[in-house]
Amino acid sequence: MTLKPTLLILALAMLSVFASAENGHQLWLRNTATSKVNVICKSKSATLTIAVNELKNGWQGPNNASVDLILKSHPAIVGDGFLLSGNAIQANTEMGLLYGVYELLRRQQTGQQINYEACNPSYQLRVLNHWDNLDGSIERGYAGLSIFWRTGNNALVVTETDTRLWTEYARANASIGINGAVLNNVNASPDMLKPEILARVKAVADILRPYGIRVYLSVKFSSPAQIGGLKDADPLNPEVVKWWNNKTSEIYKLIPDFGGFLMKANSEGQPGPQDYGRTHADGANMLADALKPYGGLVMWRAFVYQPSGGDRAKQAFTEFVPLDGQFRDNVIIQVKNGPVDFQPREPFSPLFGALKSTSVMAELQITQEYLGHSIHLAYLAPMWEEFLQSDTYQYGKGSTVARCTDGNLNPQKHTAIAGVANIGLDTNWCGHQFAQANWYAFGRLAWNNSLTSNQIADEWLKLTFLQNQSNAGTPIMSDDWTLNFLSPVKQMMLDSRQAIVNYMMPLGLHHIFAPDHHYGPGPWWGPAEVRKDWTPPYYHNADSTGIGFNRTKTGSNAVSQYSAPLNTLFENPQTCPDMYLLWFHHLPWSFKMKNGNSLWNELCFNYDSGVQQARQFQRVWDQTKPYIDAQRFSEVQRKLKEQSENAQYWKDACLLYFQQFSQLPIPYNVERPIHNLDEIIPTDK
Ligand code: GCV
Repeated sequence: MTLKPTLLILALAMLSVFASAENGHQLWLRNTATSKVNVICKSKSATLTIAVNELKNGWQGPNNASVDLILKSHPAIVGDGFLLSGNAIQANTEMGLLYGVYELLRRQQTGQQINYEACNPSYQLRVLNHWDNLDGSIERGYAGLSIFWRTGNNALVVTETDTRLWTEYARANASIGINGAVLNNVNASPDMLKPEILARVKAVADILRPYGIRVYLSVKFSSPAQIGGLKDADPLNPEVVKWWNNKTSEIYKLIPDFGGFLMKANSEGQPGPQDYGRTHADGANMLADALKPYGGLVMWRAFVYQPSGGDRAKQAFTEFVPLDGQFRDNVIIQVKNGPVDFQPREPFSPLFGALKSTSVMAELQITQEYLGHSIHLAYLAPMWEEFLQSDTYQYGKGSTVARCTDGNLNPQKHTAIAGVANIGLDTNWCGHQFAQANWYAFGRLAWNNSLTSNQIADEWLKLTFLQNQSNAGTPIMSDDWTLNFLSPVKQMMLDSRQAIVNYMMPLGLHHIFAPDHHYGPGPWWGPAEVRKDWTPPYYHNADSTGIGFNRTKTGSNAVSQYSAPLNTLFENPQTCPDMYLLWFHHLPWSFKMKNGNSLWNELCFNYDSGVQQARQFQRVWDQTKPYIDAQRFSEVQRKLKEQSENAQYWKDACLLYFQQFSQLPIPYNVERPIHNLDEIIPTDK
């Protein structure tokens, strides 16, 4: 078939439009060199080749400059840190040099100063936890299927597409300092440890290695019984110990730099050492002993709670504090940021700082299970900054969570931080263009836990959208772009998490989601047959007398798990920060807030302001049209529409539902509901 000339021209024109279409796949890595650089590097390795090529391909400094990559120790450099200057990077390790290269390029692209300085990571291990299942699905994943696993006939065949994707993934992670990846769900399948699956893990590890990323696996505690043919998985049974030793040795033969195991045990129905009357320490130490000869680590999760164990927010502390000091030094207790479960806002878990003779790491959730999935624009760095900078007072004033976990206050042998990944097969990796910022922010905070969310958003916006402004690859950081794109969009990002708190669960309300999907509202949902701590009424306790969870001395006394002065501060509703008020208190609807409003009115104002914020985000975004490619503009625009609609729905659902108990009018300066409660509450509730 021959094409007519006009059709040919049209086809070519369409192709060129397609070629320049911006689907977001390049993430924040869209720099192209604008000048030549001469890179001097005396050593050779796969990692150093990457470092040299990255510099050459992304150099935006003076033309014909020389940059020395110096592999030589220096007292100011810690771990994979580096010494940076405009014409030299010095590091103790090859990875330090690669990280230095990415930092130098980032500063060039974002117009930041390049002074002579040491840059060292806050945490030794900066790990992504993938909740990916062996069939390719992802628990709480909103960006398509797994990049590691799939079903079908060739599920275990490593294809060219796999290799390309894993390389891109590795590069993106290395560029922000991530150096570990747990490749499968914490609700682990025992099959994970079967030889054919381990062969694929090895294939992934081989690709990630030059980028400095070690692989880890989530393992199921009952594996020895389920795939090993043993009668049980008791950690004190010598046969079980032997099984884990042999399995570990098998893994290290395949993957000599294997990182270790992540374990969810005796949690939400998962098996664990308590099934045999043993403790978490018994279980963790058994795995730690198996890994020790190879330098491997156990990341043992503290996310544990029993249906009948009293206030769910207290249970991890109650179980783990008595075990402090009993864990091997290659065990790290992985603690979710809040005491319940990745809610839009929680106070920090009281375990931070309380475990003084045990290594502790924070687990953050990058995937937006409770913050609007990949539909809502939620920039999470402000939440993580709030958490990391929370003062635990465990070692006196200034004992922030950051300092309690990064080795500053607790001289733990291993320091680490984990983030539950939001990555999938979607072309843009994360489902929402702005969700990429959360992957980026996690890496940046893991590298430097004192960065502000503002700094990170600034960097990410410049790297992700500014380069796109230039045809020739030369950044144009014009006043116009800064004023009309960077500033308003950054402000939108910075406000976005609080907006979600406002329209979903303000003033310390939590876990009032619809069941299972955790997306929409469901404050009414509480079937008798469902365990209470999985139902919203357990958390909000709304009745005619008021609303909130009483965690004071007259209630569950969770306040007592916090160190002074927080315990007294939280105990008293007059001193408890408004943002945690209903987390710690059950208060009458007429309770007078610090600003003079009644609690009911304040609740209404908060919900309403969340909706207004979502609407404002639409206005902000619509004005960015001249500054951004059509594809990303319209994708985000569509999602913001849905977010606004959802925000309104959340507000109407919650206010109309709670109004049944408060029996008070919605203040007249609050926009009227546009839904009816009987249309919102499903009949099968
Ligand atoms: C992986 C919550 C989530 C679960 C998750 C669990 C956990 O309950 O809803 O999907 O399971 O946390 O962190 O283990």
